[in-house]
Amino acid sequence: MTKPKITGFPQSTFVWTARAAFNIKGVDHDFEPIGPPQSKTPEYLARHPWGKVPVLDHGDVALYETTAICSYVDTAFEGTSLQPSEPAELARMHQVVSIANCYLYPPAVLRYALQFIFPSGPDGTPNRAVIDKALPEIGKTLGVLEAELGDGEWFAGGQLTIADLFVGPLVAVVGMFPEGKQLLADQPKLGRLLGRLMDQPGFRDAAPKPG
Ligand SMILES: N[C@@H](CCC(=O)N[C@@H](CS)C(=O)NCC(=O)O)C(=O)O
Repeated sequence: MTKPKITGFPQSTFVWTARAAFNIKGVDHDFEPIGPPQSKTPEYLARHPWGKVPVLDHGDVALYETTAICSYVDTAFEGTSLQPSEPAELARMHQVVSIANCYLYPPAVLRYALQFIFPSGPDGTPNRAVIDKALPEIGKTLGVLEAELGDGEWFAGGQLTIADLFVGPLVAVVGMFPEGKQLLADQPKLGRLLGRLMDQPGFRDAAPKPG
């Protein structure tokens, strides 16, 4: 069988999640870095209808959507399990993944972090109106996630799961900017979760490199 290959933007939180899942599972893989223009070519759009990253290729298996990629690596390979076996805990893991995808990524990345990278405000500055609307949404979701974590080290089943791998990169991105840092100061358990993840070489090695 060929070596699995993940393709995507090196700076993407979803790519970080997918690569961390492979690393922590102990599955060797290749990574093909691409940039935004390459994700919108006809060839890539044939591979991913929405032109997003990451995608996974493994022999005859071609997948997109980070949850699908993480679920595949966890069930197709031997190694540390990244999903709880107990049904309610498995469902809790999916609940947290869905919270991260639906209620954290859009305000935190699309409407907050990206304003500092591709500003849409006057004279090329970050658009304050967009940011000011995003911040309370980010704060609400961080509060819900902090409560979901409770007194546990991980979100589900007392073990590191795919849920932690989705939330960790988003917490890291929020914490890169001043107001986000402030929001995270109110949610110390999420900061400690990120610290525990960064202690895992497989998570740390998948993080975007500065520069
Ligand atoms: N639902 C997708 C979302 C992937 C996604 O939004 N990736 C971003 C990078 S973090 C992307 O490709 N953005 C480029 C674009 O939207 O054109 C998944 O789970 O993989």
